[in-house]
Amino acid sequence: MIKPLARRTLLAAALTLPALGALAAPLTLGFSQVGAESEWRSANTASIKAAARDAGITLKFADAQQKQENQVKAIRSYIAQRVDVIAFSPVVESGWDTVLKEAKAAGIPVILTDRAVKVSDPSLYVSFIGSDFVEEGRKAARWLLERAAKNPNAALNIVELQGTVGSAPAIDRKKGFEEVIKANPRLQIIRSQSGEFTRAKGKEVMESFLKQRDKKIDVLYAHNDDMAIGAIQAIEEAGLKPGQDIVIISIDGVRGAFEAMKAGKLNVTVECNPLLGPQLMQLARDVVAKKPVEKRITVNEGVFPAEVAAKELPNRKY
Ligand code: GYE
Repeated sequence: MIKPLARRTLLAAALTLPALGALAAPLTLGFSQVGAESEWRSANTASIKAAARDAGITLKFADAQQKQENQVKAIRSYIAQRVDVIAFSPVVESGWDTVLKEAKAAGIPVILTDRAVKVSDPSLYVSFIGSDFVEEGRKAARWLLERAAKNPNAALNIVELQGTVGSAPAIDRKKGFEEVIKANPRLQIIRSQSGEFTRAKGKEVMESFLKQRDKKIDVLYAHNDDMAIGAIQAIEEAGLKPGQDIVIISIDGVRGAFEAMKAGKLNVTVECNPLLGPQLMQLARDVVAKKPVEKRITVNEGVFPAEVAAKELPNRKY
């Protein structure tokens, strides 16, 4: 015979179970990724997929191949499928008002990850989680200023490989870098062009920089490691020593950069953490549960010069 207390417990369990079942209905997240342009991006995608799996979140994932029109299509299809929440990493900053208004009208919250947008109405997204790209540009320049201070009379000609035209990291990394190098008028950016965040384009643009022989190139500032790695190849093919004849600074801190630093071909990388998956899943849950969330969530990151590369490489997670 069941004791009254136990019977009450059983009854309570029977009553709460269906309710719990309803609460635990898996949440569906529609995610539109920029593409697969870099090591950073592959690590970011892997982090998002693994975190969704771990959190029991149903992930609908689309790769936009660096094209805004593909992202707009993906977001529209997530709206049509009535997902619980949409997240995306916007390839460029502008041109999102219309589709974000459609999401808002459908009552589907939108989270930005990694890159920012410029919109007329900030309520078109609930939160933005990602790095401070202006600060990354400043960190890159501060490293160069310090190095330049050791040889105060030398003028340094800098070439810049920018990221995707119109993207938040390209705009902000340029801005932060320029802001800081102004302090030393002997540091001048003599050429600046987009290498689209890819190795192939980074190599191609660096080749064209090297062919213009009017000015000696002392420093390369690349907005990401992949473009720096492509450029290293171009520099070697031109018979020069990357890391020595040309000082190379880049951003992301991916494994490939640490390997290049160990080999003495890259001088420094500024960290940009792509492992945003776990935080994104928590945010998605909070947003769907209508909990208050921060409008801007940033990530803490370091600077790694070549001298620490060998020691740090085994600790790197991407
Ligand atoms: O630095 C680059 C990638 O948006 C922070 O995009 C990201 C950038 C990253 O392609 O490698």
